[in-house]
Amino acid sequence: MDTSAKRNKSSPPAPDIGRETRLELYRLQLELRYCEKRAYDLFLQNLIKGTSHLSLGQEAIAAAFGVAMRPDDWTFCTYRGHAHTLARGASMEGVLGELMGRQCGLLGGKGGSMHLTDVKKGAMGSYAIIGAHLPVAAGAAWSAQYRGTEQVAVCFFGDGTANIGAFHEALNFAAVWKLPVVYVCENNLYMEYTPISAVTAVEHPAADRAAAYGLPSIIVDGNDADEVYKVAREALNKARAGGGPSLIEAKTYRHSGHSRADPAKYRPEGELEKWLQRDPIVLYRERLLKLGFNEPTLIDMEAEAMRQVDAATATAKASPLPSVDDIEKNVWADGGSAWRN
Ligand SMILES: Cc1ncc(C[n+]2csc(CCOP(=O)(O)OP(=O)(O)O)c2C)c(N)n1
Ligand SMILES: [Mg+2]
Repeated sequence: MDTSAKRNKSSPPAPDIGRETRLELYRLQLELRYCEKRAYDLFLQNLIKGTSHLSLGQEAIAAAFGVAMRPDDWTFCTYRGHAHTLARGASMEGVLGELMGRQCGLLGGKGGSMHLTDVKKGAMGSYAIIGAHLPVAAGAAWSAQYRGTEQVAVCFFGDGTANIGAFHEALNFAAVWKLPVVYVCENNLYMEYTPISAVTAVEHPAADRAAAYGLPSIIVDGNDADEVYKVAREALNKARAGGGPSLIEAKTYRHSGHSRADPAKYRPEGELEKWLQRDPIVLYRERLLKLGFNEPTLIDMEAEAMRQVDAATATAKASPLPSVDDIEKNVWADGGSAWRN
């Protein structure tokens, strides 16, 4: 965390991170990385149609929240949502199958990369309209508050989204009604092909606006899973205890282009290389070794994650495309379209 001085001093101290939790954070980051790399390979093999947005390099944020959240909490994310969906426990074959448009996909192969959803796991959808899900997450949080369930809605969005009206509307209502919602801005420095600094009046697109909603400014190193985990725990505890929303800005970087067709030529020379030095998974492995974790344990974990991705890929490839009969299933509320006539 690079601006601890700016953070809310009154929030409870984060608990120490235990060894089991650290292994869980490493395991989940590996799974997210390997699965996302596989998605890219499948795209190159022309097995994934349509566009897709990878979050290679941003895994620490999804993994840390995935580990910190309660199973009945809710995640709302963007089109860059493969990792966030997996981090809630959605199956790899469900995700890869959906990307490939197969029956075994989370949505039966009809949604694709930008609509990943797994309601049973609390993954409440991937939203392609910038900012659209921020008010929706506030609504979910309001339902939890109304029903007294102590569930928390966590809403992930990009830096560019902080310049959209819905961001301000959602933050205002969340603050006024003290809703149990955690807004997480993944500041990867770019909105599509435009550097965020070129179009934003403040240095930190989310954190510098927190004061406008009476919220503390929270900035965290989004490439450090431990730091994100600590901030996540604090914000989730605060929301569950009735303390209202949090707005967190996690600084990170996407290793690939905005979407699958983008070679990211607009990035200054050397920028990617600089961020690759801060690859969250490499950094985390080094930390675990320094803390005395045994290397063969990590190697086994890496092999197991790869084995799971291979198995999920085989299952998804073997799964058929949706049948013609499936086309109108789950499209109309009553199961049919007769009401329209
Ligand atoms: C309302 C709306 N306007 C424009 C777009 C086109 N668009 C898709 S992604 C994107 C950039 C978003 O950048 P950011 O919020 O930083 O998220 P990132 O892609 O970096 O994760 C834009 C402008 C859109 N999807 N929705
Ligand atoms: Mg961005």
